[in-house]
Amino acid sequence: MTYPNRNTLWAETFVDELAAEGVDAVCLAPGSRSTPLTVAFAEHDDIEVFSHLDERSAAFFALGRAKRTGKPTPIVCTSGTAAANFHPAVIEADRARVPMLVCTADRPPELRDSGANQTVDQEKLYGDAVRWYTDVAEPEATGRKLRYLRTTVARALGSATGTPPGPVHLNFPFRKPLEPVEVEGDVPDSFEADNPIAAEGRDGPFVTVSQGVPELDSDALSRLVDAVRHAERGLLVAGPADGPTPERSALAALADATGFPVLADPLSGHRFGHDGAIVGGYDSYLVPDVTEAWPDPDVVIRLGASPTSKTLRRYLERTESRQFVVDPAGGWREATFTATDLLVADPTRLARRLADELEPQSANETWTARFERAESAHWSLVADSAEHFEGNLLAAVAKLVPDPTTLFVSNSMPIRDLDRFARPRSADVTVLGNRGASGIDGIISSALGAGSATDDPLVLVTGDLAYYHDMNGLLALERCGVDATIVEINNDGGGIFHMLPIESFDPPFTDQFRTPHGLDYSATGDLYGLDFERVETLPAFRDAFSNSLDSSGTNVVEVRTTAETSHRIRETLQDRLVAELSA
Ligand SMILES: Cc1ncc(C[n+]2csc(CCOP(=O)(O)OP(=O)(O)O)c2C)c(N)n1
Ligand SMILES: [Mg+2]
Repeated sequence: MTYPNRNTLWAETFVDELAAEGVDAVCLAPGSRSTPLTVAFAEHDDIEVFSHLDERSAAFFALGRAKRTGKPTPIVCTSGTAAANFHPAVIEADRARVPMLVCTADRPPELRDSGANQTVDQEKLYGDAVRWYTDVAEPEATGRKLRYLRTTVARALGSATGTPPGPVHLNFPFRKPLEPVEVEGDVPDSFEADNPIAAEGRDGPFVTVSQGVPELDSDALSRLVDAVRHAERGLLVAGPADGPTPERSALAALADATGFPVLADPLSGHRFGHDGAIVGGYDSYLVPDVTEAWPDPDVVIRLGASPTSKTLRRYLERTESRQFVVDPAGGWREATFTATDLLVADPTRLARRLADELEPQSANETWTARFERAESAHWSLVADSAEHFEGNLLAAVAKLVPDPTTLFVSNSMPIRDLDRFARPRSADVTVLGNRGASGIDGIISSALGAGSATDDPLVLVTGDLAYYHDMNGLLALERCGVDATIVEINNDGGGIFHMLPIESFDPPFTDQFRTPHGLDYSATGDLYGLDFERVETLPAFRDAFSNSLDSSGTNVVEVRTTAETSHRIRETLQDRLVAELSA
């Protein structure tokens, strides 16, 4: 093979090495300085290109894809503010521990800070949000430089998928010409023959990175086994994890071995997909009026990030118990500071080892019966409620989605309503959300990115402000070939703010917090080529939602709701439940 110039050689080698290490897709956004990378990606046979017009959406699309696959999809942009538009998704990838490979193009060193056009300081642009940053060397046709480049790919992917996974930023300086034009003598014709391994790479990765798994030593494991063995009442709490952590079979084995109830966050990967009993209604009933009559658990094992449910977090804060937080990266994701032990260990390995060490314990029936009774009362109330309110929409979505489904749920009320109203099912529903930094930006793109990586039907439930925030992202439906059912809950503004004390300070509540906009989103139907339907009642929603699941293409089902009424119904249902349980 011959290369017209060093930039072409450099970019093709980079992309070739990514493909050799298993990268099979990329998100590109247009621009000039990144031309060598863009051309190399676009021309590679084994890499699927998702082309985006706007960098913010591109980055969120890659984020959503990685949430679904566990593998990074590189993102490429030109220099300047383009790179800054990746930042929100980089932050979410950092906080939610999602692998991401950010490739920004830049001027060579002498043109930085010299008044050159579209040139900003891109070095360490994302600060501590990345696992690794490097200013890549300038392209050059030497064997050692290309071995360095291939090694850099291995290091970058290794860091992005390490413990914890997260974003990696490679900043690429390129000098003109950026296009694949012939530059006499830039890459000698004999280059490949003289440097076969550097030019062609190895059979497979240039450097194989093997990730170790953190494990407890036997003393620490014995202390844990001891605590669990002597516990009369225990709980397993599975927090948000973007995929079942630990694996479902490992958590099921641990639940069997301990007899502890499993409280599963909707984002834990455990609310759905289990045959055994899963506790899912805790957000409604683990309140002081109910639990003051309950004895405290003596042991709690917490997996994943901090639970979405404030009720559950407060309950764990109130209880006098030994609380083990399992975090393979040794991070701290427990902001009530009531945990007593941090276990730096891989959750799946730990769950299996612990289950193996324990002789099967019969469950403490008085303890589990409390949860069974509360669950049954909660789910009966939810099933009997025929009211048109936001909680019932999420209850219906969770019940009606086919097996399997990938379900992306927006902040703010949709994820909370899913937490409270989605009854556990054995169906394989993969629930994803952006709860690392809980932004309402990039929701549509993240969902479509997840959808691009699976054959599952894709369902997105979003609020109206989150829909507005990432309307650009809808373009990926057509450009990236993704179909979805989008449920847009339109309560004309940020319904969540009704839950806060600011509700009673109006002004400025309505204009500055709830921010009603009165926008008619049906115009997005024509603009983005999707079917847009508006419904106003619960039965009409169920019909429209089911029809959309049965049809191809993308449907937006907009459901009109009143945030205030929805809050009052949530409260009424909870009051009835608490009255029943504390009677
Ligand atoms: C990027 C970003 N800006 C602002 C916020 C603060 N915020 C949290 S929820 C919310 C309102 C969301 O409204 P909507 O999507 O309609 O959902 P609803 O509250 O009505 O359920 C806002 C502005 C945020 N989380 N992220
Ligand atoms: Mg809203």
